[in-house]
Amino acid sequence: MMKKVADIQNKGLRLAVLGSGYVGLPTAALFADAGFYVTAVDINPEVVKIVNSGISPIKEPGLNELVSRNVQNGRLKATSSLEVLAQVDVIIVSVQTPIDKNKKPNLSFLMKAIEDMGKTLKKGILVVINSTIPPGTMLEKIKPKLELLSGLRAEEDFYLAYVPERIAPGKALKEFVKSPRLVGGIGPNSTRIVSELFRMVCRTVIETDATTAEIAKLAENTFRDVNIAFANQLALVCEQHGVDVMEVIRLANTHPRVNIHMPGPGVGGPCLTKDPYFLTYGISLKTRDLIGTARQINDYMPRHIVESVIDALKENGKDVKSSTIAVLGTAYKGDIDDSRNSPSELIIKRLKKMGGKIKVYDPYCKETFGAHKTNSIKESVENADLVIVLTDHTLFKNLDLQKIKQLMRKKPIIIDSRRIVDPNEAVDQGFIYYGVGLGKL
Ligand code: SAJ
Repeated sequence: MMKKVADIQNKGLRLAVLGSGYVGLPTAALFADAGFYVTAVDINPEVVKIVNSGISPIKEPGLNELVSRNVQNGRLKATSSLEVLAQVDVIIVSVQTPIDKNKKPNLSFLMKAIEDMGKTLKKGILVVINSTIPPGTMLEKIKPKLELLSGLRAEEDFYLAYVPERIAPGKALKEFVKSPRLVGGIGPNSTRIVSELFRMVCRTVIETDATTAEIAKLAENTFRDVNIAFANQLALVCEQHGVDVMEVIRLANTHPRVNIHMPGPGVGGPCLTKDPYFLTYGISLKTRDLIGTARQINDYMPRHIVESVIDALKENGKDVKSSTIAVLGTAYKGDIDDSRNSPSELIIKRLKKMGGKIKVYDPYCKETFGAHKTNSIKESVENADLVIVLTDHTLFKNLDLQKIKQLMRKKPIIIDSRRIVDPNEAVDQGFIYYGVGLGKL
């Protein structure tokens, strides 16, 4: 064990990162940059080709430079071949763990990865799981499977730890280094050695056990989801009172122990829409389900936006079918190019189904969810009856309302689901304004 720690400190270990997506690739690049020899493994040959040419297939500030530098100096390479798994000293697993239609965790990619490495697992290897998993997965599924396949014993012959990721797209590299990193080994030896490894890249490492780390990871995102659901419900209350939720939240948050999040068109992305279900998976609750209710509230918000569109058009004597609607933003949150589970999807699809002509503009995201893609704000709002702001990209925070009004049809409507448009300015410019948590002005 002492030798292993020394090997880590001398950067004498070879690493493989299995899964080169939003989490895996930053992980591989940062360990390579810290001095380790790292192989990023991905089944997608396109990803492998791009990485090996020194380019990041993911838009993430700083990542391109990091990939380029480390591919050039030979410390980072990518492959689709699983042979490397039998050659390395550390395997970090960062494959996707999605949720199925019935909100059940789908661990097939993860368990396939465990099978792929299990048969060739060598003595002394460190196996690190990054993927988000339901509580109990490490001890009940991963440990026994690896032991069975390899004939080795965890903690004695090899080391196994859960190290959840906490990085947010757009800030991934900074957060990887700066956010305290939880390391939950399946026993004290695993915790100790894997902590040592992560200390080479992360400033702060907090040691715990595997199941506690699994639940802590899920608790973070679930807390955020519940908080946003609270903000969304508060927004709906404020709308009925004709009071501005933004002012209510601002005032309530002046209390030193209150921190209400922001309402919006719903919660998107790959994490908050899934982790709450993982947290309560297989649990028989003895009370009402706060977490499930929060999910329902957040899932309701896209419908609320669609209803606001219908109401606003109706007041103008129009309907969705006869209208052209400009949608600003398909990314699930501001300043990223990721549209996974974006609330925009439901909103665009519903409005399209109702016969509306939908024109989309997103400066970073290719996805249009079947709507017509435009290349500028100007092009999207031209001859539109209504514009909906769905993503809080910085670029949308200072819209030139005067110019937009000139390009739109008569009696223009603006629906601000992110509350980044000044309501008074919109009204002064002659818009019918509707804001989440404020209602119609
Ligand atoms: N949102 C709101 N109101 C808010 C904050 C967010 O409506 O006040 C919406 C966003 O627009 C977005 C969704 O919620 O649609 C999720 O946004 P997010 O900012 O929570 O970002 P994610 O999902 O990209 O990242 C989260 C982060 N978790 C926490 O902040 C607790 C990140 O640190 C995790 O690493 C990531 O999940 C993950 O991979 O688990």
